[in-house]
Amino acid sequence: MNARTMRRRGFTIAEGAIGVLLVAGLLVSAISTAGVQARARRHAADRIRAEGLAHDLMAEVLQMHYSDPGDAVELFGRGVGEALGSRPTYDDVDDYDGHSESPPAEAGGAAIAGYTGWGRRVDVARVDENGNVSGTETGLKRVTVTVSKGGVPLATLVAVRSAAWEGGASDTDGSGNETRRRKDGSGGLLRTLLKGLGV
Ligand SMILES: [Ca+2]
Ligand SMILES: [Ca+2]
Repeated sequence: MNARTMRRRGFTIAEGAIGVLLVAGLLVSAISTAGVQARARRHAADRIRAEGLAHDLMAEVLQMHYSDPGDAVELFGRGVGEALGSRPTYDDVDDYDGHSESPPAEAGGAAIAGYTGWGRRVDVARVDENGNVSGTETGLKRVTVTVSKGGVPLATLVAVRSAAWEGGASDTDGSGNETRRRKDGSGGLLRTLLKGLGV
C-alpha cells in the first residue's frame, strides 16, 4: 500500500465518521421532536380531563342551596354535622369552602378510578357585584374549582352564584316535603373562566 492509498483510506474513514455523526445527530433530533410532541399530546389530554373534573364538581356545588336551609340567617361555612372533606354532609354552596380531595372522588366519597396523583380543590368567597371579596353577606358567592395533577394546576373554573338564582334553593310542594329544582349550572348569574396552567 503506497502513501497515496493510505491518504485516500484515511480520508474515507474521516468521511465515514462525519457521516455517522450526522446521522446520529439527526436521530437525536427526531427522537427529541417526537418526545416533545408526545408530551404536548399528553398535556392536552390532561387539560381536557381536568376541565371535565372541574365542571363536574362545579355543577354539584352550584345546585346546592345558596345558604344552609337550617340557618335562620345566612352564615358562611359548615354547620353542625357538616365535616370538611365529607361531601355527603354538604348542603349549601359555602360548605365546600376549603374542600380538597386527592384523588378526585364521586359525590358519595368513592375515588374516581384512573386519577391517582390528581386533586381537586374548592374555594368559596362572598363577593360584591364587582367581584371584590366581602366579609359580609352580599347575595353573591364566588366558587373556584381547581384541578391539579402532580401538584400542578391544570384547570381552574370560576363561577358566581347568586342568592336570587333559585337553581339549588329548596321550596315546598305543599305537602311539607322539600323539593329541589335542579339546574346544570349553565344559567342564572354565572360567570365562568377556564384557565389552563402548568407546562
Ligand atoms: Ca350546610
Ligand atoms: Ca354553609
